[in-house]
Amino acid sequence: MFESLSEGLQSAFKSIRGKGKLTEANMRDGLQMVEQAMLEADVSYSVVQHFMDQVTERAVGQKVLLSLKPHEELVRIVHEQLVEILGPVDVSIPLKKGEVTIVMMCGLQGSGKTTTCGKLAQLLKEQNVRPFLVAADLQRPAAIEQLHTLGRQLDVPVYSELGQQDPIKVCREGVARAKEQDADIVILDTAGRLAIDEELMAQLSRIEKKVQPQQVYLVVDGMTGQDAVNSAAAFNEALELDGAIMTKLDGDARGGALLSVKHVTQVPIKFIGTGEHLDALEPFRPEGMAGRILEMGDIVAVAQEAHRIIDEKEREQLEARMASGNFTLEDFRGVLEKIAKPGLMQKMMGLMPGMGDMKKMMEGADTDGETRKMLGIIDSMTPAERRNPKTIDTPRRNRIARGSGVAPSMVSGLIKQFSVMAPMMQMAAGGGMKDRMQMMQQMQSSMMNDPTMSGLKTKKGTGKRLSAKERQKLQKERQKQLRRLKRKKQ
Ligand SMILES: Nc1nc2c(ncn2[C@@H]2O[C@H](COP(=O)(O)OP(=O)(O)O)[C@@H](O)[C@H]2O)c(=O)[nH]1
Ligand SMILES: [Mg+2]
Repeated sequence: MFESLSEGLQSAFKSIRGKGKLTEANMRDGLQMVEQAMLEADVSYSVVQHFMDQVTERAVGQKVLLSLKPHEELVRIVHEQLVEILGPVDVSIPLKKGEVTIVMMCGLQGSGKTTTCGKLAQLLKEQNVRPFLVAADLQRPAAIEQLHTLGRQLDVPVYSELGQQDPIKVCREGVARAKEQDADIVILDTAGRLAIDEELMAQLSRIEKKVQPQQVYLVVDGMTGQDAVNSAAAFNEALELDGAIMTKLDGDARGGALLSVKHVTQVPIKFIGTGEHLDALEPFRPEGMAGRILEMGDIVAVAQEAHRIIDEKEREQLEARMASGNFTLEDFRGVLEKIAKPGLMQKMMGLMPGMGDMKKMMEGADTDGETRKMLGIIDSMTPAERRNPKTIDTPRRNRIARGSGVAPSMVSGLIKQFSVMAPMMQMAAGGGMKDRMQMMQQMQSSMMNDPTMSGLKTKKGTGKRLSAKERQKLQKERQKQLRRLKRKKQ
């Protein structure tokens, strides 16, 4: 979701980061790139202008140019501004006590009205609110059947009149039936056309006048880009909108439409549709959305996070040790300790492109706990053992295992993992962006083979051992990295 917008913003921020301290001139550059990115993501021109004005005003007002970490400051401001534009949050559907509440859905054909009626009904049912659906889309006979199918699936009553030409009559009769059946909320599924036309607008406006819904929601297809702005404006003019629902944000939807619709209608975005299934409806959260826009797949942020957890001085020491081929378990422990911050591993996974699945897999896994266990094992070693793990024989291994309360096989697992991870950690600590990207790629591929880092856990019978060939390959890779690093130092 929102890939194009987030990628655009990322590249904008990347170039700002590279320049160190911001000057008034290069902030303008960065802002221009943000502007470009938003336009490319189909945010409408006027919305972008408005957004940029506000961001600039905010940035200058806060003396961003003098701040210590200018790029962070600017990211924060853009983030805040996004949240502000997308908010305020109101995801409630206000219900009239003791009376039936009428909700009218409107939007272009194919925007997802009927599907969303079903999703809303499901959501309401879960909250012990009794929904009732009315098939007021008389343009296509199939639309009525579609709603009936949903009703059967959800066990929610659906009212329709075959052969009826007047949607107002259907709506009125439907509301009457809903009252009879003690429903709490009636959802009117109205007709849409492929493009906005006066007749459709006039019809919807008549329904609104005669049936007097308490809530009118505009359903917008999140994939429609610039067009979404025009249709949202037209609906907003013809009807008194109370909220917007944006659908199809599960595909490669562009983020722009959401910003534009919000800007044009000024009504709260109530829900977002993230799939064809009936449970794919999420209450809208501007923070989450803005966060996604700015962070998604931000490998640079990941690399920087990795870079930041090791400070400058330690980095020099690490590099020196590494250059002499002397990265020990003691050093490893130091790096681990920093990574053991709760959730950091997951966060880093989540930020990497294409790692979404991995993140899901890891959610169940207690990576933080595993890391703490590893720290415990290293703590149970003597300084000499940490410097030279090769000296750890079976009696020593058993002693360490007892000391740290793990199985002896986990001690060997850690030592093996150390030999694999050490070069990666070294890359994280030193080198430029290219090295860090490589480190991430390596980490990624090593985790692909071992997603939960089970190599670190107690070996079960089937535990995967590196073949001689794999070991050789790793060793070669490690030597290559060391050579590269040494070369760079010269
Ligand atoms: N991927 C995805 N598809 C959706 C979503 N909402 C609706 N659709 C699909 O969009 C198409 C049109 O939906 P429909 O509810 O019939 O639109 P309507 O003409 O406005 O009533 C259908 O194929 C739906 O399955 C969504 O959030 N995600
Ligand atoms: Mg429909």
